[in-house]
Order: sequence, then C-alpha cells, then structure tokens
Amino acid sequence: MFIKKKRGWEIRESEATPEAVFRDRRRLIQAAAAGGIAAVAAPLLGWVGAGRAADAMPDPTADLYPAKRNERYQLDRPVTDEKQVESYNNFYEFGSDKDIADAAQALKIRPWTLTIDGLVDKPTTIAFDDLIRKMPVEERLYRHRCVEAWSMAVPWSGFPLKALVDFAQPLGTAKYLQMETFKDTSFAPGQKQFWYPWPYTEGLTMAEATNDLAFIVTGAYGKPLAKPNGAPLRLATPWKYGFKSVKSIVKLSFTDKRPATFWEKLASNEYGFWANVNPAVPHPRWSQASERVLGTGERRPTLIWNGYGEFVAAMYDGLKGEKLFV
Ligand SMILES: Nc1nc2c(c(=O)[nH]1)N[C@H]1C(S)=C(S)[C@@H](COP(=O)(O)O)O[C@H]1N2
Ligand SMILES: [Mo]
Repeated sequence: MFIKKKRGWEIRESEATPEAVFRDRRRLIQAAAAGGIAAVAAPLLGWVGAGRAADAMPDPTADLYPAKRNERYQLDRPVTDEKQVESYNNFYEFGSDKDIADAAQALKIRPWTLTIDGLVDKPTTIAFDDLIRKMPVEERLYRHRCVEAWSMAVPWSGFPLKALVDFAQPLGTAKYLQMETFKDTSFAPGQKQFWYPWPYTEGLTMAEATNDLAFIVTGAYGKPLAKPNGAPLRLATPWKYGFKSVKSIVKLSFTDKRPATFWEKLASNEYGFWANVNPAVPHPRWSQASERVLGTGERRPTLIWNGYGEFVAAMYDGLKGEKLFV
C-alpha cells in the first residue's frame, strides 16, 4: 500500500513527540497564570481548550458524573494530569500528530446514535443519551499503554462492554465484535487522507468483549468525555496496546469472521489483531520493554498484559498458536 506520510508510531518516540513545544507551552501558561492574562493567552494554547464546554448545549449526561468508583481496579502509579490526557492524543481523524485537541472540537457529538447489527437477535439503532441511561455507569482507574511506548493512568467513567453486549443480544453464532468510528469529512479533515482505510475499525473476540476489564468509556476526570479522547463513547481494553481502544464509536457489528482492523490493514506485521502488551516482544522497529509516563516523563518497565494478567491471561490459554503479542 502506498503511504504518503510516515505514521505516528513509525517515527522514533523522540521525533514523534513535540516535547519542546509542550515545554514551551507549559512555560507560557505559567507565565500567563502569573500575569493574569490567561484569557488573552488561551486561544494560543491548544490544550487549555481541550476540555472546555465550547458547545452551546449543556451535556445531557452531565448528571451522571462523577460516577461511583469501582475499587476493584487499582493503579500502581499516580493519575496522569488531566490536561496532558486531553491534549496529547492519537486521533487520526483530526490529524496524524499528537496535537489534535483543537481540531477535535469540531467533532459533532449530538445527536449521536449507535447502530447494532450483524449476528444479533434484532438489529437496532439507539440514541447514545438513551443507551447510557440503561447502563451501569461507574468510574475505574485504568492504565493505558500506547504501542508507541508512552503511557498514562486515567480515571475513566463508563460501563462494562459486557453490559452493552447483553443489551445487543448477539446470536450464539457470533464469534467477534467489530466496532467502528464515524466517517464524516465535513468535520474530520484527517479522513480526507485517502490512503487510510476509513472508517477506523477495531475488533475483539466475544470472550474479550465480555471480559470484566473491557470497558466503554463515556467520561473521564468526573465529567463527560472530552472530544480529543473520543467522545461520546470509546473503548478501553487496558491489557492491549492503545490502538485497540477505538474512539467515537457509531457501530457495533457481531460477526463470525475475524474483522480486519484499521492498523492491521495498513501494516499487519506491526499492528496485529491481538495486540496484547508484552515487554518481551519488541515492535519490529523499537523496544516495548519500557514506557514513558505522560506528564512526568518518568520511564517505567512495561508489564506483561500491561499488568492485567490476573483478569485476562486465562482467556488465551487455548490460543498459543496465535500471534497474541503483535
Ligand atoms: N477512531 C480512532 N480511535 C483511536 C485512534 C485513532 O486514531 N482514531 N488512535 C488509537 C491510539 S493509537 C491510541 S494510543 C488511543 C489514544 O487515546 P487518547 O488520545 O485518549 O490517549 O486511541 C486509539 N483510538
Ligand atoms: Mo496508540
């Protein structure tokens, strides 16, 4: 396949991360705060606006947050600074660098409907605002490990993907769940880049989709999810590399064939279907042994299954022949 530009994770982390830009912004913001000129400086600073309520309509789900925390999921490190999480993103629909927070404000999140089709009892379409009222919303502290070797720790809110699968009532013949992002070039300029296989799709086995850890994220930091993080709903599968966590989902399709996913279509030897985190299996072009913690810059050793083995490892016992870690 012809690829015009290097993708984000083909570039060395040192090149991919505009660290100098971030440092300069930090300083500018500190200066602005000290001088009381934040309002003047704000438009210059992408991330100041990342979580703001720029939309005219108040969020109709705001009353659900903050949700009660589920204490079963504990972190081994501090929560990452909210501004970092909402301003250092992978969201190729809005651009192929990390600095898409401003562009992502153009994402239209109301009305938002979710289509459920394929091998289900009754295919259906439901408004997100109706769906979430049927779901058990809670908060969970999760780690996130990008295949590019950076990581973060986030208080996500949302509901178990299993609750959504139960709502969808898949047939016994369903083996996989495919999830799809919107496609709309009127507000997502990245989708004009025709060499990518839009829309972004991801997939899980039914065992993975109904695992306790698989989570649909609708909020973070005690409020509705910010657009750069994939509002109004995105996936979190914290034992897998971050590219599995598909954002701004519009469709769930149950199928008996393994879905080919967005990055797999582009480079299957580098970004496979399983994509489980393993520090001992390097990416073809870089090590996965350690990770750079967003916000602090600390380097930590990466853990097998990203530290979530007790929840997920047993699912893969019968799958030793598969490339579970690519
Ligand atoms: N639709 C869509 N979902 C996506 C991506 C994307 O480009 N488009 N990037 C993925 C990658 S590589 C990562 S690491 C996470 C990043 O999530 P964050 O920006 O909230 O940190 O989103 C994932 N989901
Ligand atoms: Mo990623």
